[in-house]
Amino acid sequence: MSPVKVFGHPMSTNVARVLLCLEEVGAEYELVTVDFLAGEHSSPQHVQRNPFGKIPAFQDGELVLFESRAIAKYILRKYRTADLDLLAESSGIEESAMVDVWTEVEAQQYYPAISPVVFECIIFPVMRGAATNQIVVDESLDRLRGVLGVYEARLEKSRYLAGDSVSFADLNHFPFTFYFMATPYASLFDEFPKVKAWWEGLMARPAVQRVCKNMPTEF
Ligand code: GSH
Repeated sequence: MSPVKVFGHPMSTNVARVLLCLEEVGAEYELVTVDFLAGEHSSPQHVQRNPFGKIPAFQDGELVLFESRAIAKYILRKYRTADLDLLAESSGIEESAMVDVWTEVEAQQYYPAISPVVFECIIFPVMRGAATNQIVVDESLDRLRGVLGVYEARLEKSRYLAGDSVSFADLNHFPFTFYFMATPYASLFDEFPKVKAWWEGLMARPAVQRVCKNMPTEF
């Protein structure tokens, strides 16, 4: 059977989310490079895979998916085993609901707070040669500090966000946190010792190490 395909670039945050899930479950996959720095994501060929002209896209036989969080869940369901169920769907509806809650928290609270800092400090300067908008950065850091306070309280009660086992809810935080740590504001995490330890634990995972070796840390 031919391996599943990821269309994208390993430097991309949203591609990295998908690659991390594939690495965590040990799936065989092919990364088909779509060089977004060269504009290949806007080609008619890629727009057939992702109608919004974004990376990643994903293919498993006849099935073509886009939206990294949805692709990630498909992967975790497809390769789920009794010992490896990162959506906690076989543990019961309460356990899987906690994964859902903290997965939504990433999308609705964490991402909107952290991503502007990554965009302003790294992505816009590198991709567009744009200057950093410090007002946006400062407002986002304030917002992120508030979000991290909630995470600190949560991680005082459980080892991981959704409970005592690692889940997709945790892994989902990897891409933007990874690049945030390359901005001048990484020390914000020092104010939140439980969050810092949680992040360091994620970074120590072999699958995370395999994905981030293709992601730059200096810009
Ligand atoms: N919500 C989408 C997902 O999670 O897959 C976002 C996809 C996205 O914005 N991808 C970026 C992209 O394609 C790369 S990380 N950027 C190129 C552009 O917007 O022109």
